[in-house]
Order: sequence, then structure tokens, then C-alpha cells
Amino acid sequence: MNTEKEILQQYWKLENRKGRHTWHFEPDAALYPEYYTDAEAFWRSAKGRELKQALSDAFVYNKAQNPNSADIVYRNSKVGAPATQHENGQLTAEEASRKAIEFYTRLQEDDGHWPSDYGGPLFLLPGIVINAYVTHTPFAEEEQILMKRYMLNMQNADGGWGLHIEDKSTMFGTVMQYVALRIMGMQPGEPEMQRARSWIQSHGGAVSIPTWGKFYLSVLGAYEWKGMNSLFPEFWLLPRWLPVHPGNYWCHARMVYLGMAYCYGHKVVGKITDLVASLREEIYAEPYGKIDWKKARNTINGEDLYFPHPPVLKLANKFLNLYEVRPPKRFRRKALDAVLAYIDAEDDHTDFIDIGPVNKAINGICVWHAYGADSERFQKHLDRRSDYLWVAEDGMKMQGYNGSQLWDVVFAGQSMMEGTDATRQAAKPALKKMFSFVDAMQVREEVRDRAEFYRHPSVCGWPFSTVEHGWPITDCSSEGMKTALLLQNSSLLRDEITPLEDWRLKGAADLVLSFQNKDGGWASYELTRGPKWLEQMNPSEVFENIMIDYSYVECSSACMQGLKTFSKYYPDYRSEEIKKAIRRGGEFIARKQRADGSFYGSWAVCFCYGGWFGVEGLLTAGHKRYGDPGGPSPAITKACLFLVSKQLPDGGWGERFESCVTKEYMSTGEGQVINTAWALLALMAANYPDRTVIDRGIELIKKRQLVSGDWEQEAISGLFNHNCMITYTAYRNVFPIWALNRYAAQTAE
Ligand code: LAN
Repeated sequence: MNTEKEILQQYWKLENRKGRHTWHFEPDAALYPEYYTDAEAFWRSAKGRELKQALSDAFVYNKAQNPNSADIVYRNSKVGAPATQHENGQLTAEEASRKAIEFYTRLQEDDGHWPSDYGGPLFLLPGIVINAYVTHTPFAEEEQILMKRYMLNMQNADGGWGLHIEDKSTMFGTVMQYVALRIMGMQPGEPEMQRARSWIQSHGGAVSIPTWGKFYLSVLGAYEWKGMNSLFPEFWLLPRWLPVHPGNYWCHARMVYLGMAYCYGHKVVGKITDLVASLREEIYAEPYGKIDWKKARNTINGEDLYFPHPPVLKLANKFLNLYEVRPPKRFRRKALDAVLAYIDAEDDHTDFIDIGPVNKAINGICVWHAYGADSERFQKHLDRRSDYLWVAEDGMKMQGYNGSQLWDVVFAGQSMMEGTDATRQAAKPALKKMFSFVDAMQVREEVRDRAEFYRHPSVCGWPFSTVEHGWPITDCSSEGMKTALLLQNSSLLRDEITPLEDWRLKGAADLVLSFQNKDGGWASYELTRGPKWLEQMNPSEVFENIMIDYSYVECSSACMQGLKTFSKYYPDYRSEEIKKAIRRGGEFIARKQRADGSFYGSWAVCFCYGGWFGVEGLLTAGHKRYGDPGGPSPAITKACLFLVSKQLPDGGWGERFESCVTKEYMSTGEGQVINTAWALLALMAANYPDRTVIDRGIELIKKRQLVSGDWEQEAISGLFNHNCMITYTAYRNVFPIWALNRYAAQTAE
């Protein structure tokens, strides 16, 4: 029996078209026929107002228990209400894995992937709300109800909001939510708003919001453009060989900067409505007219400051701000034309999804400004707005990407290919579908004007989300290739699927090879293009390592593993080059190992994740494991001993997200299943000889399993740029399955 809350939550339905996710509000037509004839009139009626309240109440969520929701709106629609009871730990690893696979399979879509919540950061939703306000394209009433509810759910006890759901309050998080809530109709006198304002006021007011916040507020008209350091659109006109040319930046920095430079150059400001005029008085500690804007440029709140402006940037700002006194019209026009041409190209390349949630919100504003609200280009932008939105039991959020579709499938596929015959048989239907999803998501076409718009080749690569998004990523490409190879060559599926043609796999291997950096490692989307000192120009204050695409342990390990798998099935194709690439990759990873044996993980929490990729990478490069003749290699020993030293009394591993921020291992008191699975995967890969260490970890994973086969949602797992956390819902299923399978396979040997 569904509770009333569940019934209301289930009025939200997910539509999936080739991995594209959009949420639709579909209340019971017998109860609410008026909604379907004229939604706007319905929401204004007494009955509509009642539903509004009920809907908002149905998404009340208690952050104090766990800021991470469990994605139960989507999951309920597939498998009903979540189980609350745990297994008693009596199942064998093989039985626990089968149970987990059977559960997880029920969540899979017919096309082979798993839709899931990819929320976490809190500065994204306000960005798109500001976009909607400035461009006069408000979200539907039902969306606004859930967005408001989400933001209120995520308010911290002190009245503020952080950069992400688990974070302490910051000026960026708080002002952005406050403004978005006001845009969506909350009144300054409401208690949540009063508490938020008192947080803002007691921390000095919104003058100290970080630069990205200054940008959004300027576009809205609640901050002055002269309170921003120059964004110097003319950077785009510099010769490409100059390191500071934006074509050399990390693609995310490049793309965010692109739209920001457009708005800055045109001084785009939305209509100064009564609301905006009122915000000018609400969020500052002094009267708006008295603010010293020049000083405000470099005033950043202490709660937010993670990466202070380096001296090089300070100096550059001095010159560039001087240039802004009278920028030559001809240069400015030329630069802004070039910027717009690039915005158009990015929109075309990604079918208006855009590379990420930030340039999605900003490009929309630019296109509206350049071509008008009725233009086809702006309408296309609007149509893709909902791709980023997600509904869970805590409301509607904006996700960090248009989903993690491909990424989740490749890990699920690999996890279920390990294990025993029995677990593989249980996974067979799911694996078959996964194969067809991997097949469908490979990039087949090159983007238009590729070189002009600084794009590395894409064909034969795999993206993180969907092929429509289309930006290939080094490790996603390699994992896609590896998964396709493992599945299509397995006796389980071989006779039932059409394998990818050789050219597609060779093309993938070519692409992965082409992504290898001079330092032997692999970066995220492209080669490292600029020098390291470019980080000295990072103006974001809240993110670190955003200016260039660096080589990462995880990406390198994944690329090496993919290439190694490729060579197994294509031993005659570029084999010497592949061997060399793997050797150099291994050297890179070894250099990244810290003195204590650990590996910092850049894309998830943290040393457990890094440790897993580090160990697998070293092994791929030929390091010896325990039990090998002459093994284990010193680097493997050190990596294992580091992990073992972090095992908790309950047998698990538990890492706090602050590990990522401080770059030192910070333990929770209790083990968590995802961290535990990563540590175990590393130790089992290395054949760590003390089996009690591994047995105890497996016990924890088994005891934490729910009777349904699922696991509870624990703390947040994902990370970017050292300081912002992001949700990976699939991880709580996939990694325990993987660890159980590896264990079951090893104990069956
Ligand atoms: C992602 C998501 C996937 C992730 C992996 C593939 C897991 C990783 O191995 C390489 C880096 C990558 C592709 C990655 C990079 C940074 C992203 C794109 C994100 C974490 C998703 C959101 C984030 C993006 C930068 C968010 C917007 C914020 C800015 C600072 C621009």
C-alpha cells in the first residue's frame, strides 16, 4: 500500500528517450482533470492551491538524518517502497551478490541503462532559475514547487547553504539559494528567508560572494558589473600559441569562461523589476548605492575561500581592469563575435545540452541576448533545460551533468562480468541490455568545425552520459571500449549479440592512445594543453585545478586497463605502441603515489577510490602482486599497507568527504559500503595475503545489505576540483556487487 506521500511523489514520471531523461508531472486524471485542460488556471484555483501544498509537503525531507536522498522516487516507480530491514549476514558472498544483481536488474531500463540522481552541488539550480528569470521563461508551477522544496530541504541549521549538500554554509551557496527562492515567490518575511538573510548579514553581506556568484548577480541586476574583475573577452583573439589563450584551458573552464565573457563584454543585465530592486536592499549589509564596487571585486568571504587569487592573477587583474576603462570598440566587437560563434558551435555540438550545467545556464542567457526569445536557437535551448533536472524524495534539483548513464553502465557491466557462473547467469539479461546501450552510446560523427573550436577528435569515443551530449572523455572512452570487448567476447553473450565492428574498437584504441599526455598520464577530456602555471590565473576562489586538464591517476589507470584489454583481443594492432603507452602510464601512476603508499582520488572520495585505481593501474603496468614470483612490488605493498592501516574496527572503510578538500585521509567512525568496496577491490586485485582483512570487509558489506538486495544511501561519493561533492547513486549497488563478485570468484578458485 502506498502512503499518500508516495502517491503524490509518484505523480512525477520519468521519461527516457535513448538515455535522455525528462520528468513529467502527471497527477491522477480522474482526480485532477482540470490540470490537463488548463494547468495555469488549475494552480490558481482552490483545488490547485490545495494540491500545491500537498505536493510540497510530500517532498519534505529531513537533511539532519542524511543530506543524501536515496533516489526513491525513480526507484519506487520500478520496485516499490524501499526495504528497511537488513540481511543478517548469513548469505554467502555469492548469494548476496545474486540478490543484489536481481534487485539492481529490476531498476534497469529496457535500453540497458540506469537512470539515477546526479545531484549534489547547490550552486547549479539557482543558476538556471536566474537564467529563467532573466529570459522570462519561468519554470512550470509544479517544477517551482519542487525546486523551492529542494532548496528549503537543503538549508543548514544555521540558515545558510553550502557549495554542495554536505557542505558547511557559504556565501555563494546561501545568496544563490536566497535569490532563487525569492525569484520563485518566497517572501522576505518567511522564517526560512529571515534565517538565510541573517546568515548573509552576519557574514558581511553579498559583496563577498565569490566571482561566479558576482557574475550571476550581475546578470540578474542585483550586483554591478563594475564590481567584477575584467573577464577580458579579447583573450580569445590572442594567438593560439600563447599559453593564456582559452583554447588551452580545461574544457570546463573554457566553456564557463566563454559565456561569462560574452555577458561581461555586453554587460548583459536583466530587467530591473521590483523584485530585483528589493533584492539589492535585502542581500547587502550596506545600502546598495553606497557599495564600493571596486573594492568588492576582490572581497571574498572567508567561509567560501578555498583557492585565493594567486599573485599572478592579481597583477593581471590590475592591467585588465585598466583596459576596461576604455576597451577599443573594434577589438571588443571582434572578440564578442568570435565568442558568440563559439557558443553557437558548442550548442550545435551538444544538441543544445552543452558540456555541463554551468555553461548550459550561461549559454542560454547569451543566446537569448543575441538572437531573441523567439529565435529557434533559444527555443532549442529551452527544450534541453529539463535534461538537467532530477526529481527525488527531496524535491527537484539541477544535476552536475545530464546524467551519468554510460559511466554507470560500464561499471555495472564490469562488476557483473566478475563473479561465478551463478552470478553471471543471474546477470545475463542485464548484461545483454548493457551491451546494446554501450553500442548505442559510442560517438560516430565528428563535430562540425572541430579544429576551429579547439576540439580533440571525438569519433569512436564514449561520453560520460549520452551520445547526444557527445563530448568524449578519456576514461569513459576506455571503459566503454573495455566493457564492449569483455561482453562481446564472453561465452555468456557471444552467440546472442552482434559485436561492434573492428573499426569501432580499433578507432577507440586509437583515440585512447591519442589522449596520452607527455607525462605518460591521461587527463579527463583532452590532452593537457597549457602549462601548469596557468593555474595562477584561476579566478574561481572555490575550485582548485580547473585551468588546465591535468593527468589523473584514475583516468590513466582506466585508459591503461582499456588498452590492455584491447591488446588481448587485437594482439597485432599497434601492439608495441600500446605496450609503451601502458609502461609510461605505469610510471606516471608510480610517480603519483605518495610516500605513505596512498593515491589521492580526484573524482570520488578519495584515497579509497584513488587507491583502487592506483593499484589496478600498477598491476596493469606489470607490477607484481602478492604470491607472484618475485612479488609483490614495493609500490603494491605500500599501497596495500596504507589501505589496511585505515580499516575500521567494524571491518569496513569510511572516508569523509573532507579527505578530498584537505588532501589528507579523514576517517569516519563507521565503515561505509562504497569506500569498503573500493578498498577491498584494490586489496583483492593485489592478492593481499591476510584474508581476515578481506573477510571482515566483506562481512560489513553483507551485513549492510537490505533484505531487498539494495543498500542504503550513505554519504556522498563523487568529487570535482577538490572542493565540490557530487552524487553517484549507482555506486551503492555497483561497487558492493563488484567486491562481492571478486570475493566469490576468488574463494571459488
Ligand atoms: C565529471 C563527471 C565524470 C568525471 C569522471 C569520468 C568520473 C572522471 O574520471 C573524469 C572527470 C569527469 C568527466 C568529470 C569532470 C568534472 C565534471 C564535468 C564532473 C564531475 C561532472 C560535473 C563536473 C563539472 C565541472 C561541473 C560544473 C562545475 C564547474 C567547475 C564548471
